[in-house]
Formats: sequence, C-alpha cells, structure tokens
Amino acid sequence: KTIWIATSNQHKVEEFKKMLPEYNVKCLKDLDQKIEIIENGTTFEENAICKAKSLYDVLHQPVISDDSGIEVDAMDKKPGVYSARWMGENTSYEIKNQAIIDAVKGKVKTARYVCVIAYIDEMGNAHTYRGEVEGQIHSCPVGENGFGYDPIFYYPPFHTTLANVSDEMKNSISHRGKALELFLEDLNRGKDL
Ligand code: ITT
Repeated sequence: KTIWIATSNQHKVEEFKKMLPEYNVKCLKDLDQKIEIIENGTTFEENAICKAKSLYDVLHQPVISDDSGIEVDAMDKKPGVYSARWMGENTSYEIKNQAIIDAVKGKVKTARYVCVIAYIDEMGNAHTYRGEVEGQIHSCPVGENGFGYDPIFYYPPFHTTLANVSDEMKNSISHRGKALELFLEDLNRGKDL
C-alpha cells in the first residue's frame, strides 16, 4: 500500500517509513514534477492543510502532510511554526540550537514539540491530528541521532535528549508518533486511503 506524504524533509520521511512498515511511503521527491508549496499560515493546522492540499491537487489521491516545530516557553513559544525558517533557512542547527540554549539561560527551560498531520481524504476533505511532547532545553547539545532540535530537546522520562536515543525510542513518544497514531486510529475506523 502506498502512502503519499507532502514533505520534502527527508528526516520526516525516514521517521514515517519506520513508523509505517507496511506502507510504501512516498514524498514530494518521488514526483517527476516540482510542486510549489506555499506555507503562509499562522498555525500548524493551516500550514499542514496547505501542504497536503498542494499535493492532493496534483495527485487527486488521499495524502498526508506534517507541519511541526518546537515551542520554547521562555521565547514566547517561538520559533513554533517558523522552526524550519527561523534565523534563515540556511543557518545550521548547531547555530540555531546554541541560540536557543542562550535564549533560555536563567529562564524557564520548558519546551514542546508539536506535530500536526493533515489528511486530505478521497473526497478532498481535510482532517487534522495534533501530537505534542513536553521536554526541556538542555544546557548543551547531546547525541547524534534524529535531526533539527533533537540534540537540545531533553526528554525527562529518558533522562537524555531525543538525539541520544534510538529512532524507535524517539518515535514511541514523539509528537509525530502521537499525531500518526491518531490519524491511523481514525483511518482504521473506516476511512480508506
Ligand atoms: P516540509 O515542510 O517539506 O515538511 P520542513 O522541514 O520545512 O519540511 P516544517 O515547516 O514543518 O517542515 O518545519 C519543521 C521544523 O521543526 C523542522 O525543520 C525542524 O527544525 C523542527 N522539527 C520538527 N520535528 C522535529 C523533530 O522530530 N526533531 C527535531 N526537530 C524537529
């Protein structure tokens, strides 16, 4: 069974592949045409629907998308929906992670990852599923796994960052894992991909 995901982020694709072993996960890079995705919403839900619709309009088949980010409480929940673009798209995560560490010095360290999966069904109707995971900004980057903000995302139950655990461990508690679980529950209740 094929599942189309409207993302060009290869890290997300790899996580979805691991979490959906029975599916043939395909993404924007598997299309022979380049599709323009405009992400100008102000919420994860708006952006996720926007991305999924862009691909649905090309394929005319059910698709999902993922809009996600990190909300840092001491930064007024920024970078939030701007997590990919914050500080410029070409700025390395070494620099972005250090900037967050500096921004929370002497302040509350709480943060959360948010993931909204949008599903456009056969009829073209949009459904959204939100997953969140609470964590803290670690005082220094730790670990080599995962991507993006994982080296500084300390997850108290694991006593370490999400970059310092296996993919399976991260996926079992992650914002993306939770959103995907809600989507699959809904799908298994009768909607057909
Ligand atoms: P697409 O829009 O093509 O899906 P993107 O990377 O631009 O790819 P987003 O706009 O949803 O996706 O930005 C999400 C950003 O939030 C991502 O680039 C990371 O910086 C961060 N992020 C989201 N999930 C994460 C995770 O599991 N671990 C670390 N960082 C994450």
